[in-house]
Amino acid sequence: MVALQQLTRADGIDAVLEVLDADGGVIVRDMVPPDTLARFRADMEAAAAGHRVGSVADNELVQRFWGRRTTRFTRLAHRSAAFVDILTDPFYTGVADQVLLPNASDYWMNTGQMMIIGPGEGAQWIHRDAENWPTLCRPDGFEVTLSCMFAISEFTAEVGATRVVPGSHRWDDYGRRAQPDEICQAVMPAGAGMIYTGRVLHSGGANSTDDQFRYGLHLSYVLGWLTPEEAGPLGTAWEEVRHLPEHAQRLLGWRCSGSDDRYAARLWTVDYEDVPVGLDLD
Ligand SMILES: O=C(O)CCC(=O)C(=O)O
Ligand SMILES: [Fe+2]
Repeated sequence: MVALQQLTRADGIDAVLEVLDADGGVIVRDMVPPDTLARFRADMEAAAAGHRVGSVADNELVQRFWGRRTTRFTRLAHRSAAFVDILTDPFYTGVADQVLLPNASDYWMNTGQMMIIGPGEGAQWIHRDAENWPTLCRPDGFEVTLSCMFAISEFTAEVGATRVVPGSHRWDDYGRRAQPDEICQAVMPAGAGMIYTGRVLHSGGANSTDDQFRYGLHLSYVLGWLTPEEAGPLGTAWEEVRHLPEHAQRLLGWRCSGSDDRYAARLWTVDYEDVPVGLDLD
């Protein structure tokens, strides 16, 4: 039986990187402190109440990928102050620094997305998140995105814990389909997170319960020179981020990308200045 390894924060960032390199995904059992988890969960339950289930996109594939009994929404910095603590967690960004900074002078948020799988939902199709940037998603490619699926409620097999194919980031044929005995599930307690590379095969699990909702938070980062899934600054106003550290503002797309010692190039500017400067907001 394949399974994901489980660590705690006390094991350290290097231990996470080692398992990530070998398996493509790793569970960290204490990713979110209990008080942050409680605040974030309350905010998400409030946001989910009244939010539509499934997608209104005029595209059958989008509707299937989304899940017809799954509620998804983003704009999480707008919806929850606790989200910003998760977004800037030095443990998670410490892992992201090691995985992504070899390939860019910085990275930003790809998306912070609630994925609430409702009763009766089927399993999502197995995919790699790096398929968002298809020409870069290949066996001889490099890391473009790093994700974590946080269990905001307990992830059991029945409620739809994320399915993962450990080691599939290292396959030399990305066209190969996973066999049933190569797939495991990220069963984990609330507050845990499954950190995974954009190159590992995974999907949402089926929710076979009658009445339980799986509250998952997907938070991912992407290289600063790639278009993120979520249009961050369009979903969270300057008034909501102006008091945050610059790092958080950049992750949310409210700052231009940093130049580094090698280049003067900056991306995502206004009047070729940093975003708040160009907009006279600073
Ligand atoms: O819901 C999950 O567990 C994973 C969903 C997912 O992988 C995705 O939508 O990209
Ligand atoms: Fe995914």
